[in-house]
Amino acid sequence: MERTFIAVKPDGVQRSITHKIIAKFEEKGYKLTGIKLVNASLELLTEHYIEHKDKPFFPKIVSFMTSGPILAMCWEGNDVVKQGRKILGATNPLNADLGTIRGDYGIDMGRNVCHGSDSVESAERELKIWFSPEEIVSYKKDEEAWLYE
Ligand code: IDP
Repeated sequence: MERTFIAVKPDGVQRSITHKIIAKFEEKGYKLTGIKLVNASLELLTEHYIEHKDKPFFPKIVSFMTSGPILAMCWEGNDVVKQGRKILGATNPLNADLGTIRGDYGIDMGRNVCHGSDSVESAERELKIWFSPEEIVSYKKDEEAWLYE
């Protein structure tokens, strides 16, 4: 089964909409296998956003992402990486379709509520940064028989 790293950023936690993001993934049929609130360190965020390290907006994202707790999650299911990105919507909330998290709850690019891995490889890399192996739980849900052929 595929896994992805989904996070509710500090704006989503402060605005009390973490349950909206969880609900979207649960309602779709995906399985929550890891969840915790994290006050992320500068080191952790630098590793997470390493591909943006030399971009002009890097100091701004890091400062925002350390401004409050982040809800870090691991979700599992078929095609969850690509579908997860669809559920979150375009990076800039002004371009995100209504019905997506960013389209429904965001306005500014730098306050776009959530993060989702952009490939299976990124997901595995990010999950290793945010979770220790024992924090990701393996279990079976009976509803899987009703979700998958
Ligand atoms: P993603 O979160 O949709 O994967 P990335 O391009 O990886 O988008 O960018 C990481 C985060 O950095 C975005 O979610 C957004 O909050 C912020 N960001 C990206 N590009 C810009 C920009 O040009 N100005 C300000 N913030 C940006």
